[in-house]
Amino acid sequence: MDPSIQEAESHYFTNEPPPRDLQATVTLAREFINRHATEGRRLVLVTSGGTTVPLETQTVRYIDNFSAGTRGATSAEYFLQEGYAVIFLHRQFSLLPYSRHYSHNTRSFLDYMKEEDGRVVVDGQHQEEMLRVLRQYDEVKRENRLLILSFVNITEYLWDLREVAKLMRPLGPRAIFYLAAAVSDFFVPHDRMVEHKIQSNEEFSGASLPSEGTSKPPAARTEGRSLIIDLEPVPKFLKQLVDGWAPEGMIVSFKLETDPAILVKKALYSLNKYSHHLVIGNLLLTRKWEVVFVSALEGEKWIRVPRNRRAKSISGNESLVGLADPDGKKDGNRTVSADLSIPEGEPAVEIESIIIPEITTMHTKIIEKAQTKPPVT
Ligand code: 9Z3
Repeated sequence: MDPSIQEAESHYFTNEPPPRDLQATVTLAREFINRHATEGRRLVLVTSGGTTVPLETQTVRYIDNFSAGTRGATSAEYFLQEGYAVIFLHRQFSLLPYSRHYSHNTRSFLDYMKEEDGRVVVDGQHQEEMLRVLRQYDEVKRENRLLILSFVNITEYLWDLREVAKLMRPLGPRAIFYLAAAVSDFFVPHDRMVEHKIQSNEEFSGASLPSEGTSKPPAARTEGRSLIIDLEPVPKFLKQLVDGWAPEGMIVSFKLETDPAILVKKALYSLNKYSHHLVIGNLLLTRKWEVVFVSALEGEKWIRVPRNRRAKSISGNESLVGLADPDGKKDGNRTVSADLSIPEGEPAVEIESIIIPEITTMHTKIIEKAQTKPPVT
């Protein structure tokens, strides 16, 4: 591996303290991975949700992003449906597989219940749907195929990712890394972070010093009544993941953009830079309706679900009605550019129900290819 990348890694992990619960995370992950490795099962690490960037060591304020963890939680369910074991590394309190159907919306979970003969039961309207979700959930629980881990900030995320990836190495090509978390590109290094709450009142603002009294200037300070924040770039970890932490696993990264004109270019750039298996490009406003797969194996391939139809059921096995083809340039589920209109509501079909089977097919090919090669020593 490039020594400058290794240096950046070593510098980052030397300077940024590990999460308090790292040991517990490692213990849980090790037991889970070993069990499924012994059983010869395929295993996917799904990352999900946003990463915060704390401004103070005793964090009152932080920078965050929009991600609710829908992509990750939904994808995890479809991987489980395909028989995979799933480590779900998610932002605390973001959406979870299965319970996502009943949380984070304007309805309280109590609205799904009613009282009957002094007992609480699910009301008639939701019986069928909840039974289907419950059966899937029970099966996964019985087979112990879902491990839920959580992070809050960017540093916790990177520490957890590194440690879990290393534990997954013995799985070789049977492992997938599905990196759907919205990872911050910028952060406040520990040695430039102020210990205490940043003060807005000038009379008290002198108290804002970096935690360990280093000579480095604090990354956040007040000037007059304004708050000035000077963030540093988060080192790019995909290279280490691909070359060092998980050299044999299938790696799927996501590229999020808002400008359709650069999405494919950025996805290709990432694929060329990191030489991993697949980049899935998506635009903020259309991410539930279309994504673009960019891979060395299959080039550029758009996946779309029909627009302007409300989902009938959030959890059922609805079949795909048809794929959108706004420009008449369709070839199966391939089209050649982003659809620029902005869809409304929720799609009729969860796009992850198409994404995941596509990935598992690619994964099978990767495993088969690896079996014909001598093992990496
Ligand atoms: C994505 O692009 C995800 O699909 C979304 C999902 C975050 C858009 P929601 O949680 O949204 O369903 O609301 N994730 C990856 C974005 C990212 O941070 N990529 C980095 C990069 O492109 C790291 S691989 O550099």
